[in-house]
Amino acid sequence: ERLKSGPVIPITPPPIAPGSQHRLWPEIEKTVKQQVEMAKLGVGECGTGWQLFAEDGEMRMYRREEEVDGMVVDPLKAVHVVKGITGHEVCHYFFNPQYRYDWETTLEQMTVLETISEDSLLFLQTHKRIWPASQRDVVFWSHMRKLPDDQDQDGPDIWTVVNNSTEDSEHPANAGKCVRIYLTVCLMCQTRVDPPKDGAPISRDNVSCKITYCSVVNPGGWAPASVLRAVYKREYPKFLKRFTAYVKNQTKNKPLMF
Ligand code: 16C
Repeated sequence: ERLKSGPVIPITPPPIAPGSQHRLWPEIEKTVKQQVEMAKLGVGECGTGWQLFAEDGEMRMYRREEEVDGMVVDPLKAVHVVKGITGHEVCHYFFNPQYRYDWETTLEQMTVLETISEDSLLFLQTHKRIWPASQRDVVFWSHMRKLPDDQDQDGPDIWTVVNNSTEDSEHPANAGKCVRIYLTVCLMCQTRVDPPKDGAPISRDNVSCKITYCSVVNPGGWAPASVLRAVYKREYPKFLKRFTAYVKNQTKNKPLMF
């Protein structure tokens, strides 16, 4: 029984301020728009230099070889089509921190530093060390959003998650054993629905998701180019296959989420 003189502890948490009032909001708005426009461009339209480096079923992965100050920063663009899941579902499992340890195999530790808004979080992550380089960490905001499809007004919405590096005064770069990496990642998902001819309700057999995943990672400090390229050639296909299989498995007995 509560002491009569004790404090009254509110059971409802304080409301989260709307994202639009946050210091990061202008950058989030600008970056999300830019990244989605870039993601919509096919590999043929984004300029030359995209090389296919991995292919498996419907999945294709392209990279452009780029270096900044001798460091490999190769941009990546991957496309995949996965049956039985929606764009909202893919983004839900990519964005929400409670699932991340299930699918993110390079992760060592993840901390949510701040809830910016319901659909925007600030993360600190440390990743597994790749010998002989130093271990890496990263601070980034992550934002999930639904966008109307301007190509098809009646079609399902596009869902996206954009992750972008930022600073956090309480977690300065390169202060401990980790070297800070800098990333910009855009996951963009378009749902396709092929309704049953007989007017039956739409089931998982009638939907598929076109996924576009674009990423640029600056390793932030020395790492041998050959090791780095070998690591991402192995890790990106592993990530996209494992993550999409995870979403299929998580959703198979759940109602569709559009
Ligand atoms: O987008 C993905 N994940 C999101 C949620 O975690 C988020 C984070 C991305 C971090 C990507 C960088 C991780 C690099 C860590 C080092 C790799 C360790 C490998 C350990 C092997 C034992 O956006 C999915 C991300 C999929 C990650 C693919 C790996 C990309 C490697 C890029 C090169 C990094 C430079 C490392 C320098 C030593």
